[in-house]
Amino acid sequence: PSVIYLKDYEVPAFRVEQTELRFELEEEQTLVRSQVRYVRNPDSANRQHPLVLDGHETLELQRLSIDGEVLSDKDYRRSGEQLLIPNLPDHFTLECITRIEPQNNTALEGLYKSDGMFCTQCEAEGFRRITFYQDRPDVMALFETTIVADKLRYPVLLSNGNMVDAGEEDDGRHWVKWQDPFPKPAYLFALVGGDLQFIEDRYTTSSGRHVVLKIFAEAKDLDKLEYAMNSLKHSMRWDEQVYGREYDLDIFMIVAVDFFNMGAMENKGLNIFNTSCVLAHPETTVDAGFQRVEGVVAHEYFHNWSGNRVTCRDWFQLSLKEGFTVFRDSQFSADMNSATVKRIEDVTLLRTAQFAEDAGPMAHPVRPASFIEISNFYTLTVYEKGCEVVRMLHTLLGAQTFRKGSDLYFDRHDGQAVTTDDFVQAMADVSGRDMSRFKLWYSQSGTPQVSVTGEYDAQNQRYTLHMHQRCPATPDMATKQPFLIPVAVGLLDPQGADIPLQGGETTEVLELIATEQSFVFENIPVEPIPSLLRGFSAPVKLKFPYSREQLVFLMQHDSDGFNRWDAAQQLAVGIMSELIADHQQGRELILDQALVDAYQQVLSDTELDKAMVAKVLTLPSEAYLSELAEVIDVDGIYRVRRFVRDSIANQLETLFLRIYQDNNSAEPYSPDAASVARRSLKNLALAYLMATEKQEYLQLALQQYRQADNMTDSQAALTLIVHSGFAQQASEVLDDFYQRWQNESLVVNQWLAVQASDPKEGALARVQALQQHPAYDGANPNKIRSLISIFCAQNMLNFHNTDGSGYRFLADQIIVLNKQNPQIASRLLTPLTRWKRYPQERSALMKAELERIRNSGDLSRDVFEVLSKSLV
Ligand code: BAL
Ligand code: ZN
Repeated sequence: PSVIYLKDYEVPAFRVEQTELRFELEEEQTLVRSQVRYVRNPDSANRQHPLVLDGHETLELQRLSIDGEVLSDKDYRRSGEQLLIPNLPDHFTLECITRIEPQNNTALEGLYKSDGMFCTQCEAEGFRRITFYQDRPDVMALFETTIVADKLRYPVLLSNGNMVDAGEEDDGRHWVKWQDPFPKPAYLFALVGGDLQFIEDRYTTSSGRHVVLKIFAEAKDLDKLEYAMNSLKHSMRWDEQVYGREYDLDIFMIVAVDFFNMGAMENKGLNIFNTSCVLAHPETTVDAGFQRVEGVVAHEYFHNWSGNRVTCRDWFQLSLKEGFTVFRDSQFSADMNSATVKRIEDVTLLRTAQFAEDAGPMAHPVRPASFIEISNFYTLTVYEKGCEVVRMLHTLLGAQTFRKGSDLYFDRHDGQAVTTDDFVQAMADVSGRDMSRFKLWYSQSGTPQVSVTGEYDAQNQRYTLHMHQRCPATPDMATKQPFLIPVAVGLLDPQGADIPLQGGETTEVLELIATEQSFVFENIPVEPIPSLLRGFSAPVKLKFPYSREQLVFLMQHDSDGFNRWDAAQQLAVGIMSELIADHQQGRELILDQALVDAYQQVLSDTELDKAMVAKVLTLPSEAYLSELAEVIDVDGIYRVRRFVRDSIANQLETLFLRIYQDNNSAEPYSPDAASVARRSLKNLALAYLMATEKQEYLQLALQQYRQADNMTDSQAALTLIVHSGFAQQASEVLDDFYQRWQNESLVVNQWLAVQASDPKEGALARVQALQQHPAYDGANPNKIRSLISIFCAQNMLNFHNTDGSGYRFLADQIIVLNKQNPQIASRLLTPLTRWKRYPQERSALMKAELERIRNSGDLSRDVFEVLSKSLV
């Protein structure tokens, strides 16, 4: 497979004025007729250039004609994934008929079937599995789509834009015609055909446009759509209020499908969603699931402007739409719920998983410079770090100027396919700032490290922060220039109050631009304790030599909620890292009382937001501790985390019981922020109580499991019981849960995940047995993620069994999936790609499995790319 470079970008030789599509959907085949009006692109350097169309090997070409003249196979050349037609006039219409087999499309890219329903996924390069086309985002066209299908089997036929015509044929088929008035690239094309039901609502935009809102699902899921509909309406209003962006069609549709590689897709006017990101009901969905639905509905809706109206010039610019849209959805979720809790969750993901990506073989900049398979770059770096980069612009410019910048960006580039440089330029133009150093965030990979020390000069009442930045080499880039790092800082006096800084503000955003730089604060009457990187103002690893007492002090007093939580994390990480070293040296483990005392104080503080208390008292995860470790000691991390958890549980048992009882409300379920917070604290208390392994708490968990009126409480209890040492009860509740929920696919996924993450010995055998269970379907990405990904990513002890069985198992899955669904296969590879981070014995076993996959032959581009980068 060849490498594609950003530096080689060329404008397309032809532009498209109009794309007309006609689909005849049948059981054994689908016929696609496309009629495309091309014009030679005056911007293209080479006027002799042939028309280069992309087409997947699965396309069976039946007819190709130009302005009605049928082409013979001498008139064009099909080579690999391309079809080249030379000697073309400047204007012409190309008609193309292809035959495809959606029913056999297991890759779930292009047109495929999910549970008997036709649906599409065209981003990034799925359209080339439908017809021959310039399948690149800078070719934008007006689409008109006619779908013909059997009326009984497929009563609902949907595509982008507005429905303009419909009719019936004599043979039991019907047809519907859709017209999309906005030009779009092929990756935003969508089609759905199936036996679907829907709920309907209406929305009036701020300028008075009436929009019909419809959400489609299978009949059995109709009762799980209301929350998504409300989230959609909230998103539409929010985007008008915060970004001045209105919806632009007469109808907005969402369709839920069960077989889907991604979370959801922003196709113009017709979003297609993984059921896991749209269905929500108190009885079947946990709180985090409700929040995911709200966030993903918003994300896809926001793409209508950040992605659809203004799209990407090429796939290297993916973060142009994704980083910005993740930023927009994170602002939205922060406004709808607790902003601090949302920030903690986002940063936890970034620091655990994106930092690990930066430290692994696939490290790449937010705007990658090259790729073999673009599907491999739908990454945490492009999405989450890309969001952080936009957030930094927001921090540096302030909300008002940032809004001016986004207005200018949308106005300037409406209907265009542009670059991340264009986005930053709009911000530069409204602020008058030179953004050239800032742009290094887009082009340099790796996580910068910032070391900070403080120096107090009592005589002159002056406090100085000395900062030093470096960014470690990554496989794609050896040396880096210094970044522009916004470091939001506050200074606390010994009573814990913020010391007023310049202009009376209590937080100042310092701009670190050099490798070494010092920042002086005048008129500081006492030696302060600095609160650094408030709100996590930049995606960096920051170190300051805090004592444990200072961290406890910040936990109690920092006015920045995020940093209060982060101080608790730093305290726990410091203590646990020492204990891991003790464990390695065979020393007795003794928990520093400072952590227990600090937790006790947080638990006793009735003023604190309950969700915050739950976050503060959640120990750093095994994955986060792994990311921080030089060499990952799987057993040490697991044992120490258990030891710390159990010690806290035993010492604070009475307090946890009281918290549990105080928060075990009998009120009916509601997914509002306060109720979510209460449940999160209650279930955290139950988790600590269960860690004591006392019968009485098992009874409490069983009672909660039996009495819960909602999935959050029921699943929390289920997980604790299944993961406990009470084998008999674990097996009973698992059976009970399955009996009760076997017809709810998403709940069954949770049932699989609970077992896959059970750390007790023998997990692999249980996972393998579950693969044979009727509830499992090895072709459904949601099932694969629930069972296999969860086992490999969240069951560290069992996956990393020193006999190598976990690694062997994963490699076997990848070898099968490589042919069946390359995108999923490649994602599944991630845990093995980190082999260099483990001690010799494990890393050799992991590497051997990667080599075995490489030697299994016939690798997809997706798997090939990840393997070849991992085995360097
Ligand atoms: N564009 C792919 C799915 C998403 O990020 O919305
Ligand atoms: Zn997106």
